[in-house]
Amino acid sequence: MELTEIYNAFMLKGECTACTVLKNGNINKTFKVDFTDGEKEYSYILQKINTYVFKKPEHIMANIDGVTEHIYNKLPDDKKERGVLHYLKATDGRNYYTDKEGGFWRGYGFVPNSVTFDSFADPSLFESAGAAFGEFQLLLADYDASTLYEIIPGFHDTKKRYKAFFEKVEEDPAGRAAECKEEIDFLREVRADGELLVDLLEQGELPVRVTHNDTKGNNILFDKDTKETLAIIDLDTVMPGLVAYDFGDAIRFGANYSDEDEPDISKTGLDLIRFEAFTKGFVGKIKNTATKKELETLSDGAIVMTVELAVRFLHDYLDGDKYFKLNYPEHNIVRTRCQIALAKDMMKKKKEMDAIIAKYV
Ligand code: GN1
Ligand code: MG
Repeated sequence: MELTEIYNAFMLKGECTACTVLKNGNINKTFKVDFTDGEKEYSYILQKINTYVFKKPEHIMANIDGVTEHIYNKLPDDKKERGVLHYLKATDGRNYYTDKEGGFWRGYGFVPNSVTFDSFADPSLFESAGAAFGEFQLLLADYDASTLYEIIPGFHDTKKRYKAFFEKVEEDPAGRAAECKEEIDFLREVRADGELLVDLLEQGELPVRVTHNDTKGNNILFDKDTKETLAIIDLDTVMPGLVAYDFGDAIRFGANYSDEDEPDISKTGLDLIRFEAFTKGFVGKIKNTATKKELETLSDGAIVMTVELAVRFLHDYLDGDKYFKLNYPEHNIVRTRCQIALAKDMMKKKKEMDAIIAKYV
């Protein structure tokens, strides 16, 4: 792909001095490009949206426009530049560009001196992450959810996901179901746990809020030097959802001893020290606005999100790997096994999780 067309479309100034592929997303293709006009340096992030996953990318960009403006308006003046992403406008004034081959592109200014983390060995860093995601919910608490497109319908609807999963098991298009019997059996056994939050939602026990829905720790920008949190990124899935989804997914990703795709599952498990750190930050922000039931179901969120990801990774494996980017052929089954190992450990530690949450409520 020739990026010059994209540079021109977004009117990037000067001359490109470097282009790096960023590898920490499983869906879109992301590039960091550095430019200079001889005196000043500028860096931008350019992303090619995966339109197999995002069928209507212009809807994402409409959501992002609304959400980033809402946040921008609330930030104090000294935080406006680095506290939210500033999307680039293309020559036609839109915040995206469709290339000659039909590829869908967007870009934003790289936030100066910012960094993301893929793991959180330092609990105080993870506590800040919790506060940042909690704060994000508060910033969007008064956002009119009816104006948001539901980008991926039923994104965390685990009942729908389970149903589609078992249909895929029956269909078995890649002929892989037999080799995954153990994993399929486990996911069948814990189905009620995986569907718990959707049940409560249907029973009217939990309120719908505007949530991020993809709260991996690497979706937070930190200042490279001070390590203070700057902005929440990857707003593709900002949609109506449950508080427990955001809490749970962040725990799933950041409080695991291992990476989410660790092949050696003896390394995988829930680190209660990191769990506590995140809980302190997150609950500290939301405890006055959250309902009792929301707070009581945060730990369920961790289990639900982990089971959901196991279901999604295995679904994709059975489907012949169409959805998630792979680094090697067995990647999706390795991810599945790791999420199952984590879910099992979380189930064992459920009481401890609840006791920790109770401390900060
Ligand atoms: C995908 O691309 P990334 O890393 O932001 C996925 C999330 C999963 C995650 C698992 C739109 O997110 O739902 O939790 O991979 N995003 C989408 O790593 O499906
Ligand atoms: Mg994402």
